[in-house]
Order: sequence, then structure tokens, then C-alpha cells
Amino acid sequence: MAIERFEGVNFLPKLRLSHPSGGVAEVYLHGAHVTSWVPAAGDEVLFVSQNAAFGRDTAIRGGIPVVFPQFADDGPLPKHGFVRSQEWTWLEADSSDDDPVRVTLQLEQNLATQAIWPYAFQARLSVQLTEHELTTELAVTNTGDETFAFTSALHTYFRITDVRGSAIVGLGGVGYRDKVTGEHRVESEPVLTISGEVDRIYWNAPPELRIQDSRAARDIRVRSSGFADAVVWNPGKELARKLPDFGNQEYLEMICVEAAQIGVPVTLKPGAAWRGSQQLQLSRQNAG
Ligand code: TA6
Repeated sequence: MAIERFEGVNFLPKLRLSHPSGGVAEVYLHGAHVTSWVPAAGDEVLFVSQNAAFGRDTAIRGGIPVVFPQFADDGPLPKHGFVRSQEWTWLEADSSDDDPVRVTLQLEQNLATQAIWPYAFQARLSVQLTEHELTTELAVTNTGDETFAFTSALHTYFRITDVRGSAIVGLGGVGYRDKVTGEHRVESEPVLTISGEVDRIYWNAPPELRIQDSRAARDIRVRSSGFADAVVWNPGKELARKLPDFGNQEYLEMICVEAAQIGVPVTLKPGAAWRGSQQLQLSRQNAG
């Protein structure tokens, strides 16, 4: 079976996508949250905290949280919006192929979302698995009769061997807001290394970034489309201790590189639609 539905942690429903090549991805209906991708020729690509909470009112710490309709706390809504803690519905219609394997999850407004954000919308997250790639695409349609605006991100947590031996390539010369220092700067490093807390929004980032995990001799290529910005986050040692659903040492094993639309919010008139996607690919670093 290319797609199986079963119970994940705390009996939350989860879908497992199995590709004929041997690659496997997992998605919780809670939050339309991708929590795992293991390509046939590689180890786990995504990070999920050992302390992650799997509950109906919380977001899972790790994987690919879907951020909508507000990025972070840049506005009046709950941090990162609300869809990451909503129960999405699996649309089974597109599940018959086994290459690529694809599932689509949908969320529409309900009493809980309208109490926070008074608009009618349809959000669809499709997850597509091929031999070498995992692609997540968020599509949002304004199904109501009032125009709305939103910011969004695919807040992807990557598993890396040791953040001190990792780097992000592709952000040199790109302007950013540093949320740790409050400064606005231009990235001077062609290859960004991480030491300490990093929380940056890069404006109009290039569509392709590369995460180098030198100690595992592997690279992860992140290609985005429809999302203009990119976020890089690692909580560092001090903040890691303050996050209840995150291990004290886990900041060493992860880096978030997020396809995001923050600087220029998306405005949708009634009936209009927007889509943004992120494609991940794993490759081996050349020896020597
Ligand atoms: O995307 C980076 C960020 O906005 C950071 O500021 C940090 O707070 C992170 O997201 C995690 O947010 P969360 O609400 O999931 O704890």
C-alpha cells in the first residue's frame, strides 16, 4: 500500500506514504504536520523533539509545522497562526498512484478558527514523495466574500548531526531582520555557520538554499516556490532550556530553514487563490 492510515502518538491519526524505492514519509492529520521523511538512500531528514507534545491543542515540536495566517507573533493572532493545531481532513481521492505518492489534507474555517480570524478559507497541504524528493505545497483559497491578508511559512526542522559542523549556503548578500539583536543587516557570509541562537528573516531569498551537514557528509537542498522569504532558526543553548517541549541539548541536532512569506503579506480577494511550495532533496557530499 502506498498510503496507510494508522494511529500515531496519543492515538492521533497519521498517514504513512511509502514509495516503491523504499522511501517513507509520515504526516499527522493534526496540523497537516509532516513529521518524518526517510529517503530510500539515506537517514531521517526531519527533526522531531524527544519532548514533543502530541495533543489536540498544541503544535508538534519538529517536522514541518504549517504556519498560517500569521507568522510568529508579528500581529494580533496566536503565534504562528492556528492551523498547526487544527485537525485537517485527508482527501483520499488522489491517493491511488504510487509514483509519486501524494496525499492532500484540507482545512476550512470552523467555529474555532472564526472565533480567532473571521474569514472563510480553504487551505490544502499536499505532500508528494518521489524517490529523491519530498515536496510540500500549501494552497489557500478565499472562499468567503471579504478580502483577507495573511503571512505563512513551512517551518521546517531539519535533523543534522551537529549544528557546529553545519552551514547554510545561498544567503550571501541577502538582507535580513535579526530577531535576536533587533538589527537589520545584509548577510556578509556566503556560507552561514551557526554558533549560538539564530533567528533571522531573510527577505527575498533565493529559491534554492543548501544545508550542509558535514559530519554526516550529506547536503539537503531546499527549493521553494511562491514563498519569497526564508527564515533560519536555532534556539541555541539558553533558549533551548526554556522550551518545555524541547530537550536541553537538542539545539545541537537541528536547524530550521523555512520557506516563508512574511515581508509582503498575501492579499486574497473573494475567490482568489495562492500557493507556495517547498521541495527537499538529500544528496551525499563528495568525498575528498
Ligand atoms: O521561525 C522562527 C520562530 O518564529 C522563532 O522566533 C521561534 O520562536 C520559533 O519560530 C518557534 O516558535 P514556536 O511557537 O513553535 O515555539
